[in-house]
Amino acid sequence: MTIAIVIILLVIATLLFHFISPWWFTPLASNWQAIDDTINISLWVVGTVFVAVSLFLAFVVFKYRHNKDRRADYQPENSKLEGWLTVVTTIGVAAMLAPGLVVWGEFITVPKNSEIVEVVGQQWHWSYRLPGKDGKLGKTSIKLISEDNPFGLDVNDIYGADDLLVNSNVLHLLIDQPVKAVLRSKDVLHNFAVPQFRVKMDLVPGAVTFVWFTPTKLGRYELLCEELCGIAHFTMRGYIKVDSVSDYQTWLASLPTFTQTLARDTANIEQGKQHYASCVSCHGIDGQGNDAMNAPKLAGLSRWYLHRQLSYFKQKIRGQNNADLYGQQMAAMSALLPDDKAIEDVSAYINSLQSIKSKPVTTGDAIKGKSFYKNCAYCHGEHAQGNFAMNAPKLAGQHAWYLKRQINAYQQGIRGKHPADLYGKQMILMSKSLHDQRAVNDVVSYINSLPSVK
Ligand code: HEC
Ligand code: HEC
Ligand SMILES: [Cu+2]
Repeated sequence: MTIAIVIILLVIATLLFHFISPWWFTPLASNWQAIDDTINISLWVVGTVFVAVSLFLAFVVFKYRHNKDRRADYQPENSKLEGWLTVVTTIGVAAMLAPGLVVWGEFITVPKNSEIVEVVGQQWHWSYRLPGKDGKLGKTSIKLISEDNPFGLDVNDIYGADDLLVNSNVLHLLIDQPVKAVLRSKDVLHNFAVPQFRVKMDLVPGAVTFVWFTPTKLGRYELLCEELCGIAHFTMRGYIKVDSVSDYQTWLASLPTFTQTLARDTANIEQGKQHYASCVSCHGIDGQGNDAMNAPKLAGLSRWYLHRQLSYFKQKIRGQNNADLYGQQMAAMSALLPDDKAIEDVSAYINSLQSIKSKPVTTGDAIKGKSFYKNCAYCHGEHAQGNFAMNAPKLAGQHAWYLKRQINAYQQGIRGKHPADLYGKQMILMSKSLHDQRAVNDVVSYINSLPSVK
């Protein structure tokens, strides 16, 4: 009796939860009403069956409850019952699957008048590319990715020259214009999903996948990476702004072509040198670093890495932890660089300095360190030369005491914890593969023994 009542209450609670709860789809902002319809049909089919079966169960539990004077009867076959159960189940399953097939047919049929936009995923951000005037995207290869060519475009492919590059996580789309988003990953699996557009698709390294939709409402929508495999995909956010014609044209006009990005180096090394004057007291005239001032070597570091660290210091992303004494010092110094242009200039100047090899240390076992370093080489490169595509800086040539301090800072979460620190979290995880201080010393000795090639 009690169980029958519990089952009935469960059915009532489930229905109430479904109809009263505020959690439902975000308002639709694309042409994909069909996806909502399919989900609704599935819910109705499954919901009806759930209610019917549960109530039947409650009825049976009640009707055939224990009674001293009754005995259970065993009936192995009932072809009549099985017959109509099969028919009803078949209709139910078909009702759930058939609409899905129809929608899938639409899903893979891209309208002829679609515009193409490429969406590039990478741990952990998005960038985009439009085909330019010729309407064709140029060829790309992961192997061609470099600091100057982050999309890995083939310079010999004529279709690539006028491609428009969006080096930001915000993509603009024109309202009521169907788009075919071709999806490419630079590293691991990712997933392109805008809840308001309903459609989503995986990005698979080595393949180009696609998804199409027509945005139907002006606004700014969050682009999520809904990939589960791997780490921290939830931090990978972008935005899609659906524009009116004039806003969209303004945005298009602001985009550089691939050729322009290759030619464009606006850094002013002379200005950078002047900015660097205030850094000399700690980092040294040649950017060689100074252990008495706890200041690392800067010469030899790439521009993109210098740029990112200086921006992090300035935006209070690095050097804010109370235990980060040295980072705090540097964060204060970053105020000497008034704006992004100054950061760009000083980074270019520092990068032009000749890297002088720092003193080797012998505190650890470089041979053991070499085996620890295997994990690190995946990102930092076999010769610790750094790798732009992995966002990993050069380590070779850096002072051992500084490397140790950074590894420890990551291990203790003093560096890399800030939510806006895109790459610090990886290093926190990686630094924990070194289980004790001995291992840290060993790997640093190994890095320290490597020649510092520029
Ligand atoms: C008061 C001394 C001092 C001055 C002046 C100073 N720095 Fe620093 N800088 C440091 C210290 C200390 C660190 C190490 C922070 C840490 O351990 O996290 C550092 C770190 C850095 C880093 C990070 C390097 C890496 O490998 O991650 C960069 C880049 C940098 N400084 C650039 C500059 C520039 C450019 C200037 C001049 C505008 C400057 N610093 C002025 C003390 C200073
Ligand atoms: C998954 C890629 C990855 C792996 C593997 C990795 N790192 Fe890193 N490492 C990074 C990135 C990215 C940064 C830069 C973080 C930033 O920009 O703030 C970094 C930064 C560092 C720094 C700070 C350098 C500086 O100039 O401040 C050190 C030291 C370091 N890594 C050492 C190691 C060691 C040792 C290992 C192996 C145990 C390792 N890393 C493995 C990606 C990686
Ligand atoms: Cu992702």
